[in-house]
Amino acid sequence: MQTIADVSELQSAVRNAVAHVTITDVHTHLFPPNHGNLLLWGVDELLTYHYLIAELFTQAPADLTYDKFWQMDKSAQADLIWQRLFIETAPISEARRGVLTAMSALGLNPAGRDLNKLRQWFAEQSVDTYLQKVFELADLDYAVMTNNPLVQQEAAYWQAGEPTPAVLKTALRIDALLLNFTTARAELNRQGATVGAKLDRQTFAALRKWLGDWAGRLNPVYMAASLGPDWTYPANDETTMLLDEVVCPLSAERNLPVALMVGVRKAMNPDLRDAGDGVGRSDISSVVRLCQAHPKTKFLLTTLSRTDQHELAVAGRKFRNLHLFGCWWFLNNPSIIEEMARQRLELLGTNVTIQHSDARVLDQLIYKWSHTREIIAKVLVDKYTDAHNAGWRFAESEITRDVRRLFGGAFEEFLAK
Ligand code: HDL
Ligand code: ZN
Repeated sequence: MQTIADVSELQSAVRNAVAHVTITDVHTHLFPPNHGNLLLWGVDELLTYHYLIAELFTQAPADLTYDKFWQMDKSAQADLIWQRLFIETAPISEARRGVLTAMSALGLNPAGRDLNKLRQWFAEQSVDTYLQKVFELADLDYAVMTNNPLVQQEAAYWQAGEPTPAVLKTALRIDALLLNFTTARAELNRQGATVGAKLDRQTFAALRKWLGDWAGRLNPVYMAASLGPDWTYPANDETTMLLDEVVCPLSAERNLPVALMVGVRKAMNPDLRDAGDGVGRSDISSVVRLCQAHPKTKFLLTTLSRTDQHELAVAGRKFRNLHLFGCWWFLNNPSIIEEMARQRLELLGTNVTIQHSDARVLDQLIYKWSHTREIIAKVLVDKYTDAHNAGWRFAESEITRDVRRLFGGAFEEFLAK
């Protein structure tokens, strides 16, 4: 096999592999275009991304009350955010820079500072064509959505059985079931699940049937839930009972992994709505006990606090049914992506899914991935150079192989095993 002897040639091969790898985006909030206004796209949606709404209120004058903002239409909200966060103050936060990257990658001119001109271009796009264009620009094979069967609007689209573009795959989102069973009961019964008030054998069976029916309808890549920083397992609570009696048995029966995203402190500031969630440290020992208790369930895990990451990466070394993914949400920033990538490569090699976008707005795929490619290329150049200097020699095909593992290959291997 032809290997690379020269270190600068090796480094170019690594950069090239990252620049050209086709990525699998394992967690997003995108929807099929035929799901109406659920799919968000275009410059006004980019500007009113909840990350930017939070940033607006970190600097808005007192007379901009939350109510006043929420009563504005989307375009007025976008105008305000453009003025405050781009014109009046430097667009250097990650979420702001992202808007600029996306506009430039689309061949538009954000430096022209003309929001209406940008809007005009988007008004000429058709969503189906634009979806494909964004996936090509970001170079993704597919993105996994977040599909919540307990949201009536979403459920209705899936019950209608409309086709979904091949670039979008489903995930069965079950926070509402795991965290608010009592509230979920009304919708469960409306859907014919006939679920009692008590979490007993009969209810567990009805819930396994309901969840199994949705898994049959959606054919999800995994089941998913976000959990708070105070989540512990096992605990004397409904979440533990539902994990033990419904979710994990169904997961093992169908070889359907469970993705857990832990550490979101919901509604830290409720006035900010989606933008109001915060972060708290997670209990990684609970992740460990869950993996021990359910060896036949495969867990995809990401946590929200930077302080958890080393402990989580060590746990990732201990369990064959645990696969780590992404730099989630408040971790999806260059400084932390770099730190986490280094730490995970040093502890897990290529057995990790190095990033996911969490995109809520279609166009975000462009920037979230181009920013990530830049950072991961830098980290991998160092790691391959270190191995080269330690005496190993790599073939270009091996570098391509490994880079793909980090950007979806290891994820698909984990799903298949
Ligand atoms: O629960 C989740 O999937 C989170 O990603 C939330 O949707 C969060 O609001 C978000 O968009 N983070 O990026
Ligand atoms: Zn998400």
